[in-house]
Amino acid sequence: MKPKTFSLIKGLFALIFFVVWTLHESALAQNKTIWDDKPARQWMTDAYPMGNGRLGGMVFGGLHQEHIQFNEMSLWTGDEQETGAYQAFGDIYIDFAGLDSGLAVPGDYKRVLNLGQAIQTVSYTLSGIPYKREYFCSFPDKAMVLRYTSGTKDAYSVKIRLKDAHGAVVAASGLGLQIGGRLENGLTYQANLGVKVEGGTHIVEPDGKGGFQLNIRNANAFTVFLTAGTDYSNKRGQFWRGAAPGPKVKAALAVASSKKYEVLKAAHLKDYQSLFGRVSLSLGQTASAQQSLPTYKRLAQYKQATDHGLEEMLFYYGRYLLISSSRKGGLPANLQGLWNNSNTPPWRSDYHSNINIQMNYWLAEPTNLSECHFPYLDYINSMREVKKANTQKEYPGRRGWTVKTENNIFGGESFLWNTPGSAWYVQDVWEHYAFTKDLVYLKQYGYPLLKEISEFWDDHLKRRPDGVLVAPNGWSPEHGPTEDGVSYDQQIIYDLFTNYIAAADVLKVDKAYRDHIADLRAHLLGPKIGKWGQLQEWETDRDDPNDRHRHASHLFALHPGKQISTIKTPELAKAAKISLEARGDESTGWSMAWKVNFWARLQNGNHAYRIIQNFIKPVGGSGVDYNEGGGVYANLLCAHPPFQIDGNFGYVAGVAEMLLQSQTGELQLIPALPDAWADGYVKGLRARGNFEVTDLQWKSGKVVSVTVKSLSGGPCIVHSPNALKAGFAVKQTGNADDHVYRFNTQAGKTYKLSAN
Ligand code: FUC
Repeated sequence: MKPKTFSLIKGLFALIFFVVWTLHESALAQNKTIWDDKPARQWMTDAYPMGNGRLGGMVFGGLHQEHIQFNEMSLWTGDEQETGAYQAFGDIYIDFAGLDSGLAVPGDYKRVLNLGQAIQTVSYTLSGIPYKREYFCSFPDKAMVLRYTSGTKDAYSVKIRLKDAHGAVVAASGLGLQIGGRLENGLTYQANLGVKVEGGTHIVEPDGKGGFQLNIRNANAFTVFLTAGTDYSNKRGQFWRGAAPGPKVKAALAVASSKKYEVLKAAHLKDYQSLFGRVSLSLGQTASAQQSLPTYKRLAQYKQATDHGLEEMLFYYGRYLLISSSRKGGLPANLQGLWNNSNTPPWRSDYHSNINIQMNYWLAEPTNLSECHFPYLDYINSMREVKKANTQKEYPGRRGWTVKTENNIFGGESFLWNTPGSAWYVQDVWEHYAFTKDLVYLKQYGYPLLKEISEFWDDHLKRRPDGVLVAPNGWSPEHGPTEDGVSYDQQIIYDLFTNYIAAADVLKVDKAYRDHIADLRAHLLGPKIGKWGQLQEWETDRDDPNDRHRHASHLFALHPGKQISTIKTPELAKAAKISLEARGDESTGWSMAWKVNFWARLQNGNHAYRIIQNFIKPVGGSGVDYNEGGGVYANLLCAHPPFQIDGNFGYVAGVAEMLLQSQTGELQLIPALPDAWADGYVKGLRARGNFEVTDLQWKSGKVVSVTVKSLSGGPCIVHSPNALKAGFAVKQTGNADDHVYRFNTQAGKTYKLSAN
């Protein structure tokens, strides 16, 4: 071949590669970009959320007026007695002079939430001049940052107003604004807003309502900073109060506004991407026609047009939402994560202990966000003393503690006792160890918790004459009679005891008590199969095959428990499947998310996918539906309805379960892959045993290769009945036997198995 021809061919290949690569990259970017071609009309369905784990906002992106409703995680009414509710904090309004409210939305208007960066932008052109807004909430700088630029000088003359959700008058604070006050429970709060103006002037002036507003004139660009806080502390010994908010909120504002915008942005990106960037996935091709549409249109067309990109987007979104609402040092994500615009929100926007707070954290460890798990783990720890006191009043003489269904941040609780609630809480305590192998955590925090909740059940279980142990007076959330031996209770206690035993074994402590708990576990009333083959919800075989209740609490043992599995207890797994089929495929948002997880554990990928298709259903309005109205809004927040974030999180956990499971002690690769996801990959999921599956690739429904990084060393078992070739080559030690590959690992080393 002549050198010239050769280099031509080489060039052609390079070009083809470049085009394919660019298309691939832009398809991936599309799947991390939620966007709209118009401003948000409604808070619940259209506005896009942002947050740094404490401070969060919902962005409307209006043309003549920007509106950002904001929250701070600890602004709660209530106390140890009264449950109270999570509160709205306030609103920022920015009025753009010269733009009247009747203005048509320009054709190039775009309101974008970039999940890869946790940055929102609003951009549009007016009279040939481009305008751009860029927003984020910075965890390292503890501030909301809003940046306004344009393609011309003197572009902005605006009025900035703050509104306090509890009616406080807006004060002037230096060249900025301030709101603050005291709630009826004595909790004090404060927010400060400042600006940096380029090329114009700004003054603080009376707002005509006895307060103040900011007036910016002829600025080329400007940046707004918002900081907020309360005097909440998670320490009961300090009566749940810490430092006054004023000094820390003002200090954070001073620090943030002294920094260059690019510096703030770089720090934000570095922080956020260190978490978000750990996982990526590809579930298959999406028609390019879908990719170019605004998200709400993709959602509307999802039923008709294959859109795996939207399925990926919802996966990325859930991780974005957890990073934005749950950061170390803060409170856990509540029923609405961090975002709430009402002082009387649905279900108080609280911590529900009978599924909801737990579901919020199912994704944390498997999708490599272990740090974001801490707010929940710390919350559990912070509740110990107050819950012990509350539990004593109801169940005198019992060691340990438990909870009611509805919980606040001060230990206050309401509705019925949910006696296995605390045992369900500490499942996360164990799982954190199971995934990370953090012995220090287990010893200092995990073990004492697992032990004291085990002690509660040691004291509370009822022994029948035949020696069988039942939880007394239980209730299967949220229906049926109150009676002994309810499956929900029995299964959660089984899980608790299993985790306690494992923890005692790992730490080699309390041998006698460990054996005692093992004996109790052996006597627990176990799962039963009823007359229509179902897994019984109650000890009495009374399950109604037409019962479509959203809770499927008697399937806890299948997920998130591990008592039932297709491998170890196939008969019980079959009964669980019959129960699940009877419950139906449509329900509230969170209920469908749970069902994705159930079907994944049953290793039925196609059924899990059918639920996913029901879950990705557009829901409008702000109604409430307890039965079959679930889906997602245009902003992809999950609709119970109303908005409830557990479904967003539960969906991510479900997709992860479909691709990788480890609850049986083995890494099960694509255990529930639907036909629709025949080709794809996932990178960065975590498995129990402190393994990171850095790369898992499959083709035509079969595993092509898997790369596992061992972070703590020790034996690794990979179970892959769906491997492309029977003979996976195990590069290190080990032998291949019936698609189970066992090999020893060293901490820090990576192991690759591939189809020859
Ligand atoms: C439970 C559920 C409801 C709702 C509420 C927050 O009571 O039964 O569906 O999710 O929690």
